[in-house]
Amino acid sequence: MAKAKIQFPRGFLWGTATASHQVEGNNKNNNWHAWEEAGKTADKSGLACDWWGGRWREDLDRAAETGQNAHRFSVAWSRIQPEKNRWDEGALNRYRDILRGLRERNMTAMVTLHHFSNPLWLEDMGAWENDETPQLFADFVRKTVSALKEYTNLWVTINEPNVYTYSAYIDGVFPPGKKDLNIAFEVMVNLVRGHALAYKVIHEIQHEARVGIAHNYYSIKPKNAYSPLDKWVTKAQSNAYNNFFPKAATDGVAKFLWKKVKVPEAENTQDFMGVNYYTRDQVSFSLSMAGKLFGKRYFPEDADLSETGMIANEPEGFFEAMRWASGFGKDIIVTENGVEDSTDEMRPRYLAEHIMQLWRATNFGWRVKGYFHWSLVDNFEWERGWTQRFGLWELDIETQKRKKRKSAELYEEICKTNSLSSKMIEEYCPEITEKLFPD
Ligand code: IFM
Repeated sequence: MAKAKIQFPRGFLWGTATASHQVEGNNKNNNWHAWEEAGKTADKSGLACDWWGGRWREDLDRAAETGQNAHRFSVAWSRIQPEKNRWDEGALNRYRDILRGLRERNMTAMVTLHHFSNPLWLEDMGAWENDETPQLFADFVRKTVSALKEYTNLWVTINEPNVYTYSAYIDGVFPPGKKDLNIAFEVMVNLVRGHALAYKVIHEIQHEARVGIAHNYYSIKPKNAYSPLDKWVTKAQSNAYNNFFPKAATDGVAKFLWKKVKVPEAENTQDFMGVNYYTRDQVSFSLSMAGKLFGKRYFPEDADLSETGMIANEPEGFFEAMRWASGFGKDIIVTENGVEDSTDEMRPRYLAEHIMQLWRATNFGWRVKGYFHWSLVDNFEWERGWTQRFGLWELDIETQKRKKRKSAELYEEICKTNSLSSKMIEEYCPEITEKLFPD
């Protein structure tokens, strides 16, 4: 086998991503705690990774020692504003500590301001269904960014607004568990408004800020490439799912299926495109799937599927995601990518194959500036609880002990050398040597 090495541009950001409710633990003041208590999740978050108890220190040590130069985490609105008329300075101080901790470890911080969870008081007033919420979000952003601006200028306003809306208002698996396309549209428009207001507030406070949205990109292909209906439903679904938010934040028009609203304040409100990519699937037209926008989903035949069958290892879809993102003419940051795999049998090859596509993308001249792997340590996976393990480190939730997985070692080599080599592939995932570095 030929010895080879692919090299990334100097200054490339290598990190992992986490989110407050998934790692902090013990937050009883948000909608997810209530959802867990109502028995709507596979199990409960409990202490999670105990970051609120201080274990962020040891985890960030792990990240820094293994060559990561950046970390993306989120702040919990419910902790910073526990009641509509009360701010918690103590909570802001804790987030300042984390940011200081990142700086001490020479790591760039990216802060997400909304990652799926809402304060209970906000949920009680209808959360993003309520037209007051965009302004309330902007107030929260003003308070938070003013308090944290000394330590970062890289902000994600909202994580995966499409996943949030689909899961909470179409599939009904996130709180409040509704299944209503009209409400979903109202929520989507309010998320766009909230993002636009937040974008302006952040730039008012910090001129040098870089602000974006973490978009979940789902690669979708027609099941039957010759079927006009399959092709039509693929295009309609991809437009509704992938394009709604980035287009609204580009041209100020929120267009979802047959609905369209102008949100002029959202025009040109992204400094970079955040891309979260996990998988690709195929879709066929089905009248019986009206509630799912007439599409029936399949993974490609012979797909390399993850442990619980949620993710197919389809690295070409990642390349497609970056090509799509480059079409918006902004810098690109991969804000999430990863796979659930408690045995770590699949993750090394998933990681290596996706890193190869990342490198291809940089060589196409697309402005890809960094990559955040999801995730650092196993964490609470929303409605699926602890059944899905995304961590480079394994977590024992009873003892809080962490164990380094083989893929953490592979990622360490990638981060430390800013490259991927045939030697690494031979060591960590020899089964794809020929595929990645053919003779
Ligand atoms: O854990 C989630 C994260 O909160 C948002 N993006 C997808 C991840 C894996 O499902």
